[in-house]
Amino acid sequence: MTLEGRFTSRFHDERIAAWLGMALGVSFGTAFITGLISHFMQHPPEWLHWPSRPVNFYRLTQGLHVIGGLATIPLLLAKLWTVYPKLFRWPPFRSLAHAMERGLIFLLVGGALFQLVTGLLNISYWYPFPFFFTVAHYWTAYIVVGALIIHVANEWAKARRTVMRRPNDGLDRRSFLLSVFASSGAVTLLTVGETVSPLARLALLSPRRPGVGPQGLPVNRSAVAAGVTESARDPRWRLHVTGRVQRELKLSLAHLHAMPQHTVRLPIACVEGWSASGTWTGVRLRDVLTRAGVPADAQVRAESLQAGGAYRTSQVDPRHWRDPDTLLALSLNGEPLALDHGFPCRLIAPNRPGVLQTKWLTTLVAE
Ligand SMILES: Nc1nc2c(c(=O)[nH]1)N[C@H]1C(S)=C(S)[C@@H](COP(=O)(O)O)O[C@H]1N2
Ligand SMILES: [Mo]
Repeated sequence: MTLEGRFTSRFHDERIAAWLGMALGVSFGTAFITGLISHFMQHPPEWLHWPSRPVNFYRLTQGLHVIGGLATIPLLLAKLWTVYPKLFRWPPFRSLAHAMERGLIFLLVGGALFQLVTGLLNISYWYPFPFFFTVAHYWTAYIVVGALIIHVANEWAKARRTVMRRPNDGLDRRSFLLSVFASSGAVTLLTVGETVSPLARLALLSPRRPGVGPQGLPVNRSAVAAGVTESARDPRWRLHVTGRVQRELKLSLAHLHAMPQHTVRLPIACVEGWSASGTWTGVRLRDVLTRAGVPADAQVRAESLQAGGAYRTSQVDPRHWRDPDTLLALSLNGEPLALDHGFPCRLIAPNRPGVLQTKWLTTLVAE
């Protein structure tokens, strides 16, 4: 018996593979675009100045990215299952063209699995791999999308024919596809609560949920993990404003409290997929920067007390620091900031990834 002869299920079927392929095209396309948005919001090239509105734009795109990625897992597994007899076809290739086609499939399947597994590990805060997650996930995305485009070009005509023709072989493809889409839907339902608060109680599969954490908000990196428990509580703490300024400022916490206070409702939208809104009160960043005489086109680097770590500083471009909703927050949900949320003072700005909402601020440098 040939190897293929052993794969007997009738669901190894081209029509099912074509439908699943189309669903995967949409979900991978969405993940790719939202992933690029996330990458270029975190690492904007010099010419790119993201707007600070709509306030929840990043929250939406990153929610789509992570939840869409999770919903893709059942689709990809089902697709691999329907086509896997082909993957084991022997001899492995018949001609150079066939060898290239199979090499492409290898890149596509390997790359797609790599993206889903590393993404899943990342949102579980588990880094068992030796490389830096964001870099590997970002570059592999281009490989997958490149291979996907060639694959779609190769298969388009055949898939179209298969989908257009109504087969009458009595195979119940509809139930098979419905159960795959239902598992995808179930994954979405059990995770979407990590960003849509009313569904938080259903978010059984998410590591973080809105509403769970000090002052009703999850914590990504705690003060202990960041090594700032003493420096953040030191009464000699000052916010230092320096760089391209007309006058340097060293503001105490009392000083900041004495300035006009504003309250905004803004989310923390973590790149790891969870997001939650808080009510923040504090001083407008632009009020402090104007007082120091910072030029209107300056980039501002916000630095924390944290000694090391990738997220100890962030860049605030003029569109964000001039926004009236961008605050040096001193309180959250009606209480002074908890140590874990960035006491004595943290940055909170509209339409900005969570990684850039720097906690435990100590210095603002105008550049
Ligand atoms: N100094 C500092 N600020 C930081 C971080 C950090 O590691 N160090 N983590 C960021 C990340 S990844 C997120 S999602 C938000 C989370 O804020 P929260 O813990 O108050 O919810 O803080 C950001 N600010
Ligand atoms: Mo984050």
